[in-house]
Amino acid sequence: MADSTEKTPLVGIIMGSKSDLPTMEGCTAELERLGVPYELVIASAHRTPDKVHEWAETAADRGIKVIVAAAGKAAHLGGVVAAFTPLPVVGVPMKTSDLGGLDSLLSMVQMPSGVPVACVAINGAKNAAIYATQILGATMPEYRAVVENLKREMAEA
Ligand code: RP5
Repeated sequence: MADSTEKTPLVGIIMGSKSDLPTMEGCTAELERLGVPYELVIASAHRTPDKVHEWAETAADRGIKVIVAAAGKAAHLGGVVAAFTPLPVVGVPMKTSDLGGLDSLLSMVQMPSGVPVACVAINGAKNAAIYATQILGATMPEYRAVVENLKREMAEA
């Protein structure tokens, strides 16, 4: 699979806190394994809203094709990012100490009509990476081949 570090990022990963990073390393590890170039930023919809705004609004012009947004609790980060970009946004609801991540899941998945955020399982960082690769594969044959290969690997295993 291709080297993911030397190319223009195609997947933009944003997370609300550095406390999300250990979980989201499941996403970066899978993207690296699949050879998908990515960029990563920590920015919060409520603590650093200007940073989120600037990052989301310029993502498409930087060459990003799909965004993965991870957040916990009142997890509005994916929705805020989706408000500022035409790119597809995949949300990863973080498991939380008080409500187990159901809070994050419902905050992400219940977007009002017109501003969708796709959503993987609670702490579904690896699946977010695969889903982002599948979105790339819809228009980029090299990434479709990566997903086809992944499915073959799983069937053989
Ligand atoms: C959210 O609040 C973050 O995405 C994180 O999941 C949660 C807790 O953040 P910290 O208080 O650990 O920074 O904004």
